[in-house]
Amino acid sequence: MRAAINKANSLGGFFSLKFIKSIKSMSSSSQEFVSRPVIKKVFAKHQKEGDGAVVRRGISRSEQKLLDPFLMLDEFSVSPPAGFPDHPHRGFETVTYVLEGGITHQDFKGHKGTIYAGDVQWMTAGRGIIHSEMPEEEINKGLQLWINLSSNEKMIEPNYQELSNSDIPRAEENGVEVKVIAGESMGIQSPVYTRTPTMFLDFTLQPGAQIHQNIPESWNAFAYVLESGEGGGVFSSSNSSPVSAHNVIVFGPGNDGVSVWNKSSSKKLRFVLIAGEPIGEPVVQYGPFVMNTQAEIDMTIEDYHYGKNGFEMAKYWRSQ
Ligand code: FJE
Ligand code: FE
Repeated sequence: MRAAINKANSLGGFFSLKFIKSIKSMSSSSQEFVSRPVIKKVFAKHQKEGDGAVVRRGISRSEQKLLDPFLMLDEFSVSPPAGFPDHPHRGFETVTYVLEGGITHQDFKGHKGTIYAGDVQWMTAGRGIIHSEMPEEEINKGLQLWINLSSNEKMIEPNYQELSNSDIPRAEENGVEVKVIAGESMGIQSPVYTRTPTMFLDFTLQPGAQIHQNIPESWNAFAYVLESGEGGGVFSSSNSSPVSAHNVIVFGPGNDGVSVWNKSSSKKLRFVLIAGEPIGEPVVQYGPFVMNTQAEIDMTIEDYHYGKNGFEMAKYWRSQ
């Protein structure tokens, strides 16, 4: 694009001034990058979940086709005694990112731990996990993302990848800070292994800052706004309407990345940018079980009920 403008300028009077200006404004507004368009915006509404907990659900069934491999995104804010007591999962991964306070996790295999602000737990439920996720402090906030597994990985052994805040690589440049939870950005790479190829970036933009983030072609992508000042979060096109906190922005497909501007004059803009390679298989979900067919869901309910095929400990285990 730069080269094209220089060429146009050198042609002098051949182009009308107006035409050159229009090329220039196109290019300077997006800094020579083309962004994927915004195709949907979803305000994450409050919903009851677990035991007395309230979550804002940004991604649910209605977005699953557009956002394959992502199944759910909840922004949670829980205070004791509310929480997410003993419940099962099968067929996907859960990524819990704590923003404030702490969440204590206990599972039926003896895995136990607390993650605090800035920490991430990347849990592969695979063939089966039963666990509790309970708040540790007075105020406990964060995000939980559910990522589907392909049919040949749905029944793998459960696995955890836990990263403390200090293990998560970050970069800072020109008023932009990024924490790379999964994938790669600004030349740095996360140590997380993603079975379903996934990018999970936490961006903070100072007033006036902007970014362009590349996203692999064919991957689906969305952003979720955590914090924004008045008029702050502008996505895809520099003249589009600003998006406020608690909104999911779904980007269209293509081989372009996404451009974001913080147009607030005083407040920072914080959002997560999440993208993943679509799996392209049928999704049949029954609460916390996600399989490919109804027959597999029926089998899962039976396995859970009778304690089979990965749910052996279901009969004996209770969280403390
Ligand atoms: C769930 C029962 C549950 N959103 N966000 C049934 F308890 C849950 C569940 C959660 C959850 C947990 C955390 Cl820490 C954060 C959440 C739902 O654990 F998803 C279903 N279906
Ligand atoms: Fe859970």
